[in-house]
Amino acid sequence: MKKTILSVAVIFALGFTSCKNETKQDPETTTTEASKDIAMADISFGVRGNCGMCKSTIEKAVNAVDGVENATWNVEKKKIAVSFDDSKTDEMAIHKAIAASGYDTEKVAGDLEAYEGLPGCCKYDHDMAMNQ
Ligand SMILES: [Cu+2]
Repeated sequence: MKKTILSVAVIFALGFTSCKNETKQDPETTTTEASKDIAMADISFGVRGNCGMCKSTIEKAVNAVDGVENATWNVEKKKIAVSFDDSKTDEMAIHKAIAASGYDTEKVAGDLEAYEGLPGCCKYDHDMAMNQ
């Protein structure tokens, strides 16, 4: 009985000291950083497409996602660079928005109906290498 009481006391003491250590770690710097620049994330990944019209369709789809600040698709590299506020959206939401507009990304295949509705010159090859 005495032993259990002792070990419980030890666990409490350990837990208490570790909590203390956590709160000690510069609470001011973390809070000010978080409120200053609103957690912007920069990502890039492959997206298939052919031409300037594809570029505007893809970029328009990405810019329509709430939280996206900037999107630039590179026609030669078949690659998009996106800056977004990651408290408002995430990478998968961006992949899905592009796929919904008919374009393949590295993670999500383009919606076939939307693909069929693309102008002839934009009907890209589904085997095209992306993120070159
Ligand atoms: Cu096109």
